[in-house]
Amino acid sequence: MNNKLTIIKIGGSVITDKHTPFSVDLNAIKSIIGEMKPVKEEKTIIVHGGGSFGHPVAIKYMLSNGLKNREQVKGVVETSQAMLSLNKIIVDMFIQEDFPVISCSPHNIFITRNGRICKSFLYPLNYFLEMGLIPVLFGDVVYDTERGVSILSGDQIVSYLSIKLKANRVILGTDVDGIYSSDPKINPEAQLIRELNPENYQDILKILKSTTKNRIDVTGGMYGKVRELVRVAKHGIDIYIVNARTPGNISKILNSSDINCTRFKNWCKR
Ligand code: IP8
Repeated sequence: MNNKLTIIKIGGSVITDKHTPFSVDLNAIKSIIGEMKPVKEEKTIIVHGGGSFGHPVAIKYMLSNGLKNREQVKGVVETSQAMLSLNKIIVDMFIQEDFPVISCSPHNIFITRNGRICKSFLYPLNYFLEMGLIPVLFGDVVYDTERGVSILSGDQIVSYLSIKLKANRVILGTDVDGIYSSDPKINPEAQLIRELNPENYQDILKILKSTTKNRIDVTGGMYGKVRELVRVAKHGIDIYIVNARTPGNISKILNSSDINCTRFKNWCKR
């Protein structure tokens, strides 16, 4: 096994139908798992998003600003259970294909302060990786020192772990080809930005901020992703935002082939 770490995030918009609560896209998951065979024996961490499982419950109980009343405790229970059940479906499907995966619950690993990870307990995760296991984490509801709880996005987990564990590359699978000049689901003229670099980053962030009016997603949509990933890029880690719904994309990017996607390029090297 080579020692280079790959972190792959599978977005909630890929594995669930975000518009129908608790709907899982089994075909999409199956085909992504099929394409991930190259990493079966590689050092890999998988993180998945909340999609139509975690987000609607977190919104219903208004958990993104923390715990303000007793009723929200029920929301913590339901959000956590929603994410655990989505995670179980995914982990079971990986096991069916003989991947050595192990589910790791973020609420047992991370503590946040005002929504940002401030403490983590990574010993088990590190040992699992050394043993050749593939940890599978997910966006989750976690203990927050100031707010009681916070919704920790899979994107923040990816950015934290890739810096802490010195990942070699990060792949973010979404339901669009990458970052666009405007929302591609609304504007057919939207242009794919193939390269995000220190020169164009500020302008693109402004565009994303004005176009990310995503009420389904409590953790910030593409704007949130880019903000997280720039932290990673500054450590010289290769990052790709790819359309994981396009057949062949995940396997091609894992084999370092060129595809239509956004790559973070020319940030400082380690
Ligand atoms: O979909 C959010 O994770 P994300 C998880 O990666 C919850 O932002 C619980 C809504």
